[in-house]
Amino acid sequence: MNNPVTSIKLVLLGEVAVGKSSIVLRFVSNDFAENKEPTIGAAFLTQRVNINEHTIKFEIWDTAGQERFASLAPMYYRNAQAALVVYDVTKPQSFIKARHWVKELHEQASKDIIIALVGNKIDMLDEDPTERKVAREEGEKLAQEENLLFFETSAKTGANVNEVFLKIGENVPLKQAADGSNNGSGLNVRRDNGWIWQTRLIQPRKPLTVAAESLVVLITKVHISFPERFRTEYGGVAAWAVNLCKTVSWNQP
Ligand SMILES: Nc1nc2c(ncn2[C@@H]2O[C@H](COP(=O)(O)OP(=O)(O)O)[C@@H](O)[C@H]2O)c(=O)[nH]1
Ligand SMILES: [Mg+2]
Repeated sequence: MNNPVTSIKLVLLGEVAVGKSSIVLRFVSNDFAENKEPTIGAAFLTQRVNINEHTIKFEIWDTAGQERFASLAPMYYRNAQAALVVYDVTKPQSFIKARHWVKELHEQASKDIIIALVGNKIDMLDEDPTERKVAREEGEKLAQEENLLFFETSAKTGANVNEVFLKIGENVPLKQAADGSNNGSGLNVRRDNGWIWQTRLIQPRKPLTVAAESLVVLITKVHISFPERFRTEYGGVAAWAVNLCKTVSWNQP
């Protein structure tokens, strides 16, 4: 059986030498190069992963961090559905730069864009914990304030790298599935900054509507902060709601 395929255009942004290209290399080839040649302009790579019987094809634009290329960035993030904003946990300046990228994305990119904030090079802390110059809490705080996914990674050891992409894959709506197997019906859970999750209709049965509507009422009326990927199963349908969702809509099948 062929899985439905969803393409996700993803862009990497961040100061030069934080490890953007290395994160991509780890994700795409499970490899690492100690002295990587800097990226000139931008590089394009693709990688497929399977998530819940769905194939996600990541179309990755890896940009160069040098200032002289920064003016080209809008070309890459303009139609992106996802962005990784990367900093180096040993370089405070790179965290400041990451803040700027987040701000720019919120102002200029698609409002549905899913942004992951990524603090890279955590392997350097294993050798010497005093190397850490950006506290994990600082990253978490920014992520919380700006509605970002947050990870600390090492492209060198591979720690958490796949997780970043899997999480993005899980969070991008599946509505643009290429083969039409997802027709846009289902439960949409939305945050202020855009679509976070859309359930896939597994079996259109009556109880589905009931379950979904109760969930909608619960979320919109009560404004509960749900545990991440809070999950209910009812009538053969799985619905996921995401932490602190604000608006929920229901597309009738
Ligand atoms: N220790 C360590 N070094 C890394 C890591 N990621 C990248 N590097 C190194 O940092 C330098 C810059 O990496 P690169 O991927 O070119 O950064 P980019 O300019 O953001 O694309 C290279 O020498 C990499 O080998 C990491 O997770 N840990
Ligand atoms: Mg690079």
